[in-house]
Amino acid sequence: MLIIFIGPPGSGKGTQAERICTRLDIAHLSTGDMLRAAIEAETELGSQAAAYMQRGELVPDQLVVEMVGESLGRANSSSGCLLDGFPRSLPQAEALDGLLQREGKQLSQVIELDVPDEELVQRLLARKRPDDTSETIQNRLQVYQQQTRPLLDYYQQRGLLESVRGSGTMEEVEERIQAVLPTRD
Ligand code: B4P
Repeated sequence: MLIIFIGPPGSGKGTQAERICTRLDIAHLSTGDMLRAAIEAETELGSQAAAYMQRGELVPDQLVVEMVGESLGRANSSSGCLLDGFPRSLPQAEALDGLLQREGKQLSQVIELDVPDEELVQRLLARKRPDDTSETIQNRLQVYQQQTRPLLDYYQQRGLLESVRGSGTMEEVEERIQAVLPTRD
């Protein structure tokens, strides 16, 4: 099983991914977490990614695709994998298609978490992460509209997209996701 979560910043991708991965016993691959770990560990990738994240921009596709390519083979060899926050641009989605084709794997489903902007801003300001300042949040919302939202059409055309309302309690959102998940092969 290979699932993608797409949604604007603060839509609950990370929050729900943890719950769903525990429930389904599949691997959780979060590019945001991986990039933050690289910054923390002061690696070359971390030093390249930090400034982009601080500004609320996407980290360059080439860096992210390389990072995911290395992890996906390992994670995907178990019972399945949930990609949380990847792909985030059309070039990333095309690169993922190439990676999967090479491994003879297919996407099971793409789940969009849909939350109104006002609520996103409130959630992110409450979280107080270094990239959660008012200015950065506005930039991240804009980047989502321009670079990530087009992916919804990309996957809709392939019949893979399910949209889930991401407002309400974490339990309510989890139940909505549960209701649209594919049954295991
Ligand atoms: P991410 O780490 O993916 O973070 P996010 O989009 O801000 O958050 P997410 O949607 O996971 O929200 P969460 O569950 O935490 O990305 C951070 C940055 O990394 C990006 O801006 C970019 O620079 C870089 N990056 C990552 N992937 C990349 C890629 N593929 N390409 C290029 N760059 C990339 O929830 C947010 C808050 O809401 C939490 O405090 C949570 O407790 C709360 N919350 C969640 N659900 C709630 C609910 N139902 N009700 C109330 N609050 C809720």
